[in-house]
Amino acid sequence: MTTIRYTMAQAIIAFLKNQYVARDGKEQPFFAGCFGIFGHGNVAGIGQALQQNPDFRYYQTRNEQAMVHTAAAYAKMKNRLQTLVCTTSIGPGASNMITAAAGATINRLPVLLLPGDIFARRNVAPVLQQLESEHSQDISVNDCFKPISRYWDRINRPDQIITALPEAMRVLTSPVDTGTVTLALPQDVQAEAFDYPSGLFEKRVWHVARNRPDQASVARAVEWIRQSKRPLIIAGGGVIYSEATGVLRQFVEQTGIPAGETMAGKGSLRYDHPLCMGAVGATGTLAANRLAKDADVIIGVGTRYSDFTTASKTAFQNPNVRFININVAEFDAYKHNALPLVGDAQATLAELLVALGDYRVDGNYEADAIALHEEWETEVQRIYDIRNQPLVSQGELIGAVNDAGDPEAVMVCAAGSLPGDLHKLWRSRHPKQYHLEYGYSCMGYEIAGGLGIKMADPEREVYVLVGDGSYLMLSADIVTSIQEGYKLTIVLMDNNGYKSIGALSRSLGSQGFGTRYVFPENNHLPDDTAESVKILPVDLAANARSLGAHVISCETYKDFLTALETAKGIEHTTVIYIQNDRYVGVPGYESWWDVAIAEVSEIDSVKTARADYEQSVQKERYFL
Ligand SMILES: Cc1ncc(C[n+]2csc(CCOP(=O)(O)OP(=O)(O)O)c2C)c(N)n1
Ligand SMILES: [Mg+2]
Repeated sequence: MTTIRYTMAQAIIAFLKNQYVARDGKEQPFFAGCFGIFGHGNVAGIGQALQQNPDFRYYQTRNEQAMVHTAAAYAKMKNRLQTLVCTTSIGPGASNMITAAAGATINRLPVLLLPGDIFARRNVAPVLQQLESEHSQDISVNDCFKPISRYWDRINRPDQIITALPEAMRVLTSPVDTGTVTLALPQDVQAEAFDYPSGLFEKRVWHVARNRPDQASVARAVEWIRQSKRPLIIAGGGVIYSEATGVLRQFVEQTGIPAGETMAGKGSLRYDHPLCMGAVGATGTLAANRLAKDADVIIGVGTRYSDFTTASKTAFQNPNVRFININVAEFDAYKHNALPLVGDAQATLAELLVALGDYRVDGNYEADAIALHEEWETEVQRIYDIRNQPLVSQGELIGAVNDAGDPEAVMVCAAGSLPGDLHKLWRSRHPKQYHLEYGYSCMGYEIAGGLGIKMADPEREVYVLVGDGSYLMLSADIVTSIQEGYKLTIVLMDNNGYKSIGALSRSLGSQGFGTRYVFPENNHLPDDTAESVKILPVDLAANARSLGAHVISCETYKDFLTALETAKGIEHTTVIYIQNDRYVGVPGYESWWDVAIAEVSEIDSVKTARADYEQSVQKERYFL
């Protein structure tokens, strides 16, 4: 056996460089490089290995959480066929990744984390930043990654990577198991040399399969669909990851079955397709929610049925509703007591379509769906056309970005009041245009994620839609976008705090308490009942400028349109800053979201809200 003598860290980089994925005959390297921040836990190990491998590009980030968002967004944009590696020091550098690592797993997106770890040798413990434990010397902060990783390992001997790395790759490239993979790397072991078998560094291609469903189950699904009067498709993220949007359109057109879309699935059909009902669920359109209410068969494709999709299990009120779930993951396919079609979305839709033969829904049902689609388009236009004074409304700003922005662009968002509005209002013109991180809805994903999208597809304009709250939480990677020449157009919507949670709080009887960025009065933070408030002297436009962005401050809708045009001609990251109205919202459309309200309270408005809540909860269903 020929061997190569490498440090453990050098061996990891040499291995990662040679990992490829292939799907449908298209092969590509799986890793596009490594993000990181160096500290004593990785500088001389992985850091040194990266230094001697300039063909495996190293990128700096400003914050470890941000780089994991960037890697996840990159992977999402690449339909999970490529990602980035993230390296950190031990201690806070490592644990800073936890939030975004959980987000990647929840969103089923592959990211490979290489946190440094405490000395395996132990004689020098406790090292700087080490969490000590009285009951075990085999504990570090990296154990916190265990519940949020789909694969977790600590490499205490250099030869352990020979079996750990292939496992890491199997999980990362599996559409079923993918998510965060964490390999915790003790700093002494990173630098330790070993004679590795050279086979470990040969090119390996991981074939991403298109698994097919059980034939008997397909036959039963055909029976169920043929018997149904009001079937509805719910298109989830799996449709897009599987590149099944073409066959979905064929399916819809051949059968006449309308489709609603989840947050991750929006864009599965073009917004103007007559059978596209748009967003479904808590943030859904009237069209999709009306159809969901009475549907007798739901065909869920690549969805994990979050509470936003199911409107907290109130969306489907037909007493006889049944579910057929097409999903690559058995776990999701069985949800809601469904008939599971466990398989790849593209392959399964194609097979089901053939098996359905000449089936087509009743003409009246289809006509109703088309009419609902048209009514919905009118409603979107109504909201786009609002010209609120003196501050603009968020809905009209979304309309402006949608209309004046580049139609080939990608729009990214994650938290706040924007996601709900975008889910309803955004007009998706291609399957990758609507990029919402709404599995974890993590404030701070927006700019970091935008960077990952731009890196994944530099030819497209990237519009980052971000609220002032998210911006304040994590915007430092504007610097990285400028350093690396990846232009983002960031639309910063300032409404002095949390419009989303403020509105939620008011709807729950709590008057927006704690959701405004204002000075305290009489040692108390004013809520939305306060007659006058003192706004904080924060200048977010100046902040963005200080990070190197080109900044365009707007006051009016007209300014905003001009800014969008100007931004197109600017080469580097541009921030369009505008204040908008905290109180003008987009309504809900016959839907609900379960947020539990205090059962006992000293506040009358909470008592009233609780009474309504108890009524609404009655609509929640089990599907047995
Ligand atoms: C990391 C994180 N912390 C807290 C929350 C809960 N949360 C959801 S939206 C929101 C406010 C977001 O404020 P902003 O970005 O200004 O958007 P707006 O609500 O004003 O539209 C908060 C605190 C979250 N989603 N993520
Ligand atoms: Mg805000």
